[in-house]
Amino acid sequence: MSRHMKIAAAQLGPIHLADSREAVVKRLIALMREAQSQGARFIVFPELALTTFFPRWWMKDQSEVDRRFFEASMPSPVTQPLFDESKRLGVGFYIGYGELTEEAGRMRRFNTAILVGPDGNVVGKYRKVHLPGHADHKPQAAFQHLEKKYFEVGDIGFKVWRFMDAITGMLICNDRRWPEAFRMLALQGAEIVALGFNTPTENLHYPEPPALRVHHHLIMAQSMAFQNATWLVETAKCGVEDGFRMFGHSVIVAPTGEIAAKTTTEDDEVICFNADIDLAQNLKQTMFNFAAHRRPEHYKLIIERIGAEVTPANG
Ligand code: ING
Repeated sequence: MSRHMKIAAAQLGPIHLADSREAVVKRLIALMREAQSQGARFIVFPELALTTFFPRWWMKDQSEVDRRFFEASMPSPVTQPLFDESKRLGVGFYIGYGELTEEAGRMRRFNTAILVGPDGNVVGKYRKVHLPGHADHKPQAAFQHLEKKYFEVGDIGFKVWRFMDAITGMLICNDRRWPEAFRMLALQGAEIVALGFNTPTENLHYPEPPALRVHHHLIMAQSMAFQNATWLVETAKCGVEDGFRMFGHSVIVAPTGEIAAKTTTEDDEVICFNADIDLAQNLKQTMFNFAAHRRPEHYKLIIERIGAEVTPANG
């Protein structure tokens, strides 16, 4: 009898600068109830799910940034009702947020996600490793993408947890563009990967057809799930936030690489799928049997070299 788990992507529509955390928590609770009413036991919320995608704004007052966009604890008084609801409903969830913490006497800020069990307790934490964008102010640009300014590179690395009867790992947004991140989780036995994202529809650097960005998002999700034989839930915060559009297309992808469910709006929306966690067993034992087929002795460059360098074998 194979293990099944009904998993949900709980997509958020826009959160505007003027929206309060209290209002957002009410939306998150409504999405959690909707997902649970459809039978979901594990719910994946987006990246930075409590606030607008603030890295689009250049802000110089760090104390204001900390107050408006970071959480000094999770749960915090304003988010406690969401944790209480998860316990009341007996559902687990992934949620992304701006983490403010004091470690070794200094303030540190991360783009963070946590796994919360059906008892409302935090099981695991991940701090985003691949921070896109820039740290400098680009006043000529239509918008900023200041993740390198507001967050430190995650220092926890890529881990998995035994979570609700499935080996579960976490990633955040830009991580999905780097195959090494997924492989790190798959090498630890990941069966489900949860990933929240906030992806602007417009390209900051050059004109790019919006449909092409969605195409990239969809092929990456399908290839990463397949090449690592894992279930993958990717959940968007999307829609037009204060005039700046981000795309939706939240997806639940099977280890076969097939899209099992996809959202069709850029608003608050729940999609669910009754995942057969053991569906990947054949793949993990044959085509993607890492132990039988991988040859790390030939992969050294992947660890040793950061940027590409032209080093042809014939000089
Ligand atoms: N957002 C985007 C993402 O990786 C981005 C940033 C978009 C980078 C497109 C490069 C190209 O989906 C976040 N938050 O990482």
